[in-house]
Amino acid sequence: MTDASGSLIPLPYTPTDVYRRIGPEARETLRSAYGWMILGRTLDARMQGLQRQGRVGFYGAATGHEAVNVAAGLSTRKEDWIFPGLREPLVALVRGHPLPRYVQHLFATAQDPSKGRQMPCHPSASEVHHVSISSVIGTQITHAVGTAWALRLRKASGVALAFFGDGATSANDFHAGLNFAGVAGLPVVFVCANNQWAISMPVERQSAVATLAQKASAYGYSGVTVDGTDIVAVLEAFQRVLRESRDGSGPHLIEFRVYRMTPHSSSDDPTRYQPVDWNARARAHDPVVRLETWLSTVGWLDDADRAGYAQRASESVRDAIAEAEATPPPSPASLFEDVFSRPLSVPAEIARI
Ligand SMILES: Cc1ncc(C[n+]2csc(CCOP(=O)(O)OP(=O)(O)O)c2C)c(N)n1
Ligand SMILES: [Mg+2]
Repeated sequence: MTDASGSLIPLPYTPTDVYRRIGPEARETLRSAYGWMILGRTLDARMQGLQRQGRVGFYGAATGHEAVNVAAGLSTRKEDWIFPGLREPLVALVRGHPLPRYVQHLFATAQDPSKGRQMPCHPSASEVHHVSISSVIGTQITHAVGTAWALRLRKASGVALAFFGDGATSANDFHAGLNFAGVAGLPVVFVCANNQWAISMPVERQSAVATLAQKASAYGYSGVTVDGTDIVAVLEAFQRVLRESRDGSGPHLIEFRVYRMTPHSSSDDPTRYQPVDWNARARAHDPVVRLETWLSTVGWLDDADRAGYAQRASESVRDAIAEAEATPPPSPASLFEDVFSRPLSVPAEIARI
């Protein structure tokens, strides 16, 4: 994965391979995946611009991670649970959380499901089992394991998926979560999006292992490393581990190798630490361009389709932003909602604001 020429690495499949690997609906699945990936990319581009204009407070783009997020959204079922890190809001959208509602969250308005109490890019979407993230790296791993345990105790169906980055594999919760999941044989999938950086720390200084996936063997199960910029490989990996988890296989770890194609967040300047050829290497593995090129080559996407996807994404993002900017902030009195089991009366000086 270190091609420095910047020329695109094509997806190496025939349509027959793709039907065999991801099933008879492959054409519709990949076109739908493409549409969602374009939406994710459009949203990232627009929101990073708005952050620079001071219209949103913070943004953490997932550019380069789209294949992982979209495949997770398309492969999971309603009864599954998502414990995300910073870069997985697109999983919630693919699972049915409405884009306008997510954008209300980014602007911290009165319509934000978190009522303006969370950082932007930290969405909660309870209707699609998308649990709010903690900014504290790795804590979602043990939350996912606890939920998988609860599902087991209640004899409920569903798999818990914990998403985290390469940096999170050094956190205490990674060990505690992966260890307990193995001991109890829980229905949990650990999804490590290895984008090769933990802010400015390159993955080779994070850990001396050859692959992060091999860490699973210390906990008694297997891990796999998958090219996370190849949507076909990603869909195939999710389909397999979710099927096995539903059949009682116990936990899985998947390491998806991706490229972070933006700064860590709107508070970062990667020119201070990334090698000069990083962007060219990342572009060679751009998951959206790899899929778009493949779909066009095999005749599953034409120019009119492409323009249609781009236009729909741009209009839906534009409309959601306009709606959020026209929505007032949460009322100060809403601070007391969801905090106490018995509603408190709101102090008069706050009610007046
Ligand atoms: C416990 C903890 N330590 C440090 C930080 C500061 N921090 C925020 S993001 C980040 C890097 C995370 O890298 P990684 O897990 O690879 O995820 P990525 O952001 O690359 O997707 C760090 C160190 C934090 N939020 N929490
Ligand atoms: Mg990382």
